[in-house]
Amino acid sequence: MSLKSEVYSLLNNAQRLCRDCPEAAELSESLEEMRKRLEIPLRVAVVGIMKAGKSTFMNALMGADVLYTGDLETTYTVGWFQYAEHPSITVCFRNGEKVEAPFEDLEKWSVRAFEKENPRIHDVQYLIIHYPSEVLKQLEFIDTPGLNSVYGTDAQNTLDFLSIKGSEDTLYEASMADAVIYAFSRSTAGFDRDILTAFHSGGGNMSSPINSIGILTKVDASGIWDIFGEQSPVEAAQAVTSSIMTNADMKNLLFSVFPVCAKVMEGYTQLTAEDWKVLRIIAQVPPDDLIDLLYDAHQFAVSTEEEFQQLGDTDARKRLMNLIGQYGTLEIAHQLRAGKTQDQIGDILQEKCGVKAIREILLRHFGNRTFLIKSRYIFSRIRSLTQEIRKNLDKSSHLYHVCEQISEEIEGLMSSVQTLKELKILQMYYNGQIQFMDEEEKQDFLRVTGEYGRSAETRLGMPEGSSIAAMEQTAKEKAALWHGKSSGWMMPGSYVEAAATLARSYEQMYYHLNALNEE
Ligand SMILES: Nc1nc2c(ncn2[C@@H]2O[C@H](COP(=O)(O)OP(=O)(O)OP(=O)(O)O)[C@@H](O)[C@H]2O)c(=O)[nH]1
Ligand SMILES: [Mg+2]
Repeated sequence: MSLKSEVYSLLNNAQRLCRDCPEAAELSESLEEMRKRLEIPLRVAVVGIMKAGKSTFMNALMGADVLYTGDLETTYTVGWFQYAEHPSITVCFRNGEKVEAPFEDLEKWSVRAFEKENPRIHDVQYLIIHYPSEVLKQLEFIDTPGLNSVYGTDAQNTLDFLSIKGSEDTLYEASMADAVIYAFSRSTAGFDRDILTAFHSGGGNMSSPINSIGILTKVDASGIWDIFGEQSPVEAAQAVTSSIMTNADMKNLLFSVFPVCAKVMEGYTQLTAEDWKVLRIIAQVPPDDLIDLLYDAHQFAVSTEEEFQQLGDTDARKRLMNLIGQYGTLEIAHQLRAGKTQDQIGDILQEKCGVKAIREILLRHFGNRTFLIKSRYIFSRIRSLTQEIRKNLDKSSHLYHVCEQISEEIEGLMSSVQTLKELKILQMYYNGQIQFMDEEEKQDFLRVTGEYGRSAETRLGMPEGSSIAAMEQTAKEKAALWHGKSSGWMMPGSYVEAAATLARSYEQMYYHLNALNEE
């Protein structure tokens, strides 16, 4: 049976047990909520301290300028993005009331500066923002107010929404998010590790490299990038992000950290015809001279000297610095010189600013495992719910038995379903507990556990459209190969467990393909 059918049958059985027990009404309701949650796209929350660049990043990810960002545009309410053909917002109040509002009112309901004009902003629990961005068809995003060491109401909004009440309480136990992106930047006093560990410790280790990544924001403006150097900001920041990931704690918490320069991407979407005209003039300046002119961003924006004036007036230059900064201006000028069109430049910037890589990672690392991540959440949630209920009950009560039966079923399921075993070794691998002998082994492991997709071809590392017979043969060979590896008696236990799990996964694929071949 597939994981999907196993999980649904677990929920069905559990609900059936509840039906015969009047005291289990609340438990039954929670189970129903979990079932609904399985059927919607994965929800990814972006969290981090104030001004880390969360909203800017989210705009860049969606390729639009939706959320208000900036030094005064402090996000006050949680914004939950869902796909829709036409933009609109739903304001969800703490008292349960839901009100539809025009999309133009987004600022009024999300930005702190509007609290005087719109005092009801304090009663908002979260906003649902319906928006026609392709990426939302697969993943939903949640923008959150910044978390600071001194929690204000806006930070509390994030904590409430994600159900973290203080660092000991749980995140994923009742969280609205399935996966998390931690945003941190050098300029916002470094990486707030306390927040990360609070998330990590919440809900029985639910935040892990399987469902969390980090982004290092503002790499064009944090002293990482050298305008005279050969590298782009994202390239220059690779060294910083790799060194962050050598830290053992980080390996336990995050899949990886990716540098991003979201502001340039966000700014690009706002460039007007007039801005492009100025950029075309700027592109005519020889590259080395342009670097000299851009070296001091403030001077570039305000200078009235001839060499600056001939590029455009101060308003036009100020606008460019505000929208795309030094790096954006330099890169766009470079691409215009190479004869690229505005649209082509947009694609190039997606790549250069690190946004494309992150979007791909989100779809690959999170998107491909949506059901698995959700199931993992559900198991942990049901486990803790039933434990909690049992704590205060007499052992002879009906509800006690219901809870006991449900948790037994979960334990059984977790030790028998192959995908869950794969998940367990994946977790061990990301925690640094499993070392493979070489790159080839590592790639076999990542492929078959679905890192690159769940089609049979991808899991076997074969070209799309390979014949079933060829795949059957490969699966058989790999099963034998890994079976051999699993009996390496001198290898560490964790390696042996991983090898045995892999052998089993290949074996299952083999049987499956074999059956198809015989049809
Ligand atoms: N240079 C540069 N500035 C950035 C970048 N990303 C964000 N910023 C700036 O950092 C400031 C904060 O950005 P926001 O996206 O509003 O940050 P936030 O994390 O949403 O902030 P809060 O909602 O207040 O917690 C703004 O002035 C952005 O323009 C970037 O990639 N490069
Ligand atoms: Mg924000």
